[in-house]
Amino acid sequence: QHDEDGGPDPEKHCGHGRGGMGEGVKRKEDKRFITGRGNYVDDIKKPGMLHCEIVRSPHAHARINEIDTSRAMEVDGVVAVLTAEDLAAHELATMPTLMDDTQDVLVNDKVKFQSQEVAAVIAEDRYVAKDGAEKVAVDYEVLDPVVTAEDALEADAPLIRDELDDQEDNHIFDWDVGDKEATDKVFEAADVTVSEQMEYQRLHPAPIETCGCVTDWDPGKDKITVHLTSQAPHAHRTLFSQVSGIPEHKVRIVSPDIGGGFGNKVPIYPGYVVAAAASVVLERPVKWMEERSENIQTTGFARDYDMTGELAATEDGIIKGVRTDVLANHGAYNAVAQPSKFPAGFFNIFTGSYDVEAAYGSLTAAFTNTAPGGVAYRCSFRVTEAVYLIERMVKVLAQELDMDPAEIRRRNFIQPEQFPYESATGWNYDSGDYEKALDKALEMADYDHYREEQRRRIENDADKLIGIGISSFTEVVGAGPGKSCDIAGIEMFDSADIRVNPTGNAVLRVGVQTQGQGHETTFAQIVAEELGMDVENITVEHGDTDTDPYGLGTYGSRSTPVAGAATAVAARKVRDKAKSIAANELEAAEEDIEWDRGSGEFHVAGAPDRSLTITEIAASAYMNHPGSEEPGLEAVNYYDPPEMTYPFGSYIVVVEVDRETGEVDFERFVAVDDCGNRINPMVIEGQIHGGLAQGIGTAMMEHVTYDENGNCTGGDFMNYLLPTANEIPNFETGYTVTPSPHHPIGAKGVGESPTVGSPPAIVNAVVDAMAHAGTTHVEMPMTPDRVWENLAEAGLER
Ligand code: MCN
Ligand code: CUN
Repeated sequence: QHDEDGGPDPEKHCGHGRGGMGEGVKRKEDKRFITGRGNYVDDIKKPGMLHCEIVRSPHAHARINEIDTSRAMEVDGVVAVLTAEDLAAHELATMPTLMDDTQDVLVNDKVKFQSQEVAAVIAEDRYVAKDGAEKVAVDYEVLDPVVTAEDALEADAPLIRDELDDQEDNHIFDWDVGDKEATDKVFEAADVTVSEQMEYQRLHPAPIETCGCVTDWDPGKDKITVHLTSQAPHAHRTLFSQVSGIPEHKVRIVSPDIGGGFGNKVPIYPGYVVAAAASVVLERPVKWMEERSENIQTTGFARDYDMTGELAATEDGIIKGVRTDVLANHGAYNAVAQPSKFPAGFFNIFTGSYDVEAAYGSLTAAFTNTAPGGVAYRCSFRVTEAVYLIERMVKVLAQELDMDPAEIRRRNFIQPEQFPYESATGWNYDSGDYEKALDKALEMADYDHYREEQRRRIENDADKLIGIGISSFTEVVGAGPGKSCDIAGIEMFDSADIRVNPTGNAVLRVGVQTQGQGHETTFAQIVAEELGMDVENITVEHGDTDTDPYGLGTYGSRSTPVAGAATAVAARKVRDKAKSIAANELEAAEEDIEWDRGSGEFHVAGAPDRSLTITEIAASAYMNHPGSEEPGLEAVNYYDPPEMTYPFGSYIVVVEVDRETGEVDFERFVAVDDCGNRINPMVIEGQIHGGLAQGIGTAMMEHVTYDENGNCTGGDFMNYLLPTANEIPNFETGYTVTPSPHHPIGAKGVGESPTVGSPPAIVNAVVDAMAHAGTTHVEMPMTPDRVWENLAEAGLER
């Protein structure tokens, strides 16, 4: 799949001034965003459009005896009130989750988490719908809830899923990976073993734009158009069709501008199904748009893993084995959004960047009376949890052995010549140079200086302690291959369709969908690079299933690894056709036509003055096409990647911990990333900044909390704290380039790396500040009171 000239090399070619690979082209989409011309789902208004408001349960676990909708129907402007019974008449009372569980669209019998959907009011405007919703009377019989996975697995725990015949308790599944026996042996024989328990708390992606849709059934065409906050429009079309029974060619999903997804917009939610059903029944467009608290309390959460980590090592810090055991809270339904064949996502990449002999992991998942979800939030399918586990454990081991955490990493890294590398849990890493990235980060951070300063502060019994944290993470992104990765049975390939117009500009359509990542710019850059066109002359379209080629969508940082590859391959097909047209025009044999990446021109070998530009060739393709060719200049590619890509990086965080208040200040925040060949350094920088901010949110403040009654006490922005510009330090970014050997342009994904890589670096830094007093772990989120408690436990408080 490699190009004859080895593909683009941003270091060498640097975009050729046409906006190709490696140029920091300004984002084309920003013109409309910064001038208020974006078009989000909630901006869509259709004639005769109705509004949907959902009635939600105040209880976490309750049987519904009766729903009285009569008073709601009396409200002026209320058009319909829907309950499970009404949906059942259309066989829409339940819907499948992405993990093959069955979720109530509206509660049929028993509420299983607080704020679950109980009824829907459809009205002429949103305020009337809200008034109507307040008048729906529901008679609940409150039941005992279970909130934590640990409690849910107790023998006497109330049974949550009593509607399922084969479900006798709250246990969902057990899963394990690796060689248990070999790992146990390594542990028995080891000089040193360490273990630590750590929680990756429940988080929410909390995109600025909440989830919603505008559904529009056209009885004249028997066709439904759904404007949807969707990260995966085609997959959603297939699922919509399967759930509703409307044939797929009569379903059009349009994902317009999306105000952030971060994984939250991968699943299908009951509100979508209700709005679609209402539109079909009432034959009018229906809008449903969540409020903030509905979004946080009911849509796909992330993490909620209780993990035990263990390492076995030699006295000089060579890691021999990794062991982990996890208790996973999946909420009331198994609605995890990840490839079907991976019950714990890609958590089993928990050996990280290290060459270890043996590894074993086990996991138990449980139902609880909390919102369903799992995986969403900039995580590459639970690599966040895996990276947190291994990077925290390496720090624990370094402390045990009194070794420098940079040195211990260096001793264990998979070496550049070991790639492609097969890990103890079966992953096939494509390429990496971990030490190079770490060295660069250490140098940028002035590591030795801060170690010295740390010592000095301890000696002087200073009020503020210094802590230095490192994380040398490996990510895995770019699912497929289709044979091992699918979403609800659909293989995870992706696609690109390039059409060059007679006047030499082009439209690229892709199967992935931007939510802010800048695809309208970066995907045009790939075409610019591969066809010698100017980036300004390429329009990128996506998000409309009626016109775009089928794709699996944007999540798991897969757009560049998969659709980016499809784009490059499609562009090269166009180039091949362009060559044959050029041969005809220039009256030369096709083998004698060369394409020059630098000038972007096609010329006869040995005669550079006999050349044509892509614009000239496009004109020929339509106006003067050779008899031997089909007219036109276009190509399609459906790309099934041979492997995933493995971006990596080293982050170094220096913190100052206030012994009096427990407050943590970031002194330095250095992030060195390697995502292979870089398409747009400015976009990458933006991705890194945003993801590091979310990593800080994770480590310092974000947490979806519940009380013992299952009340969500972290379900709004007063209680679910997001970092703002005030909490974000100055990030210092750097990079190395280790191309992916199997990707057509050598690129790896990058969108999730900073959120995956940074939380352990931050926690390691805070722990490091107290390590001299024996602290080995501080739980996230590291709020000042929690840090102060840890200081007090270590006798360091002031
Ligand atoms: N890029 C590049 N060179 C590379 C790799 C990537 O220039 N070698 C560019 C890409 O062209 C793209 C951007 O960086 O414009 C991110 O690319 P990629 O890593 O392929 O990730 P995706 O486009 O598939 O985005 C998904 C990823 C995920 S899974 C989450 S979650 C997340 C993230 O992106 N959600 C985001 N970043 C986000 N950024 C914004 N603004 N909004 C979200 O919802
Ligand atoms: Cu895991 S969140 Mo992103 O894959 O959409």
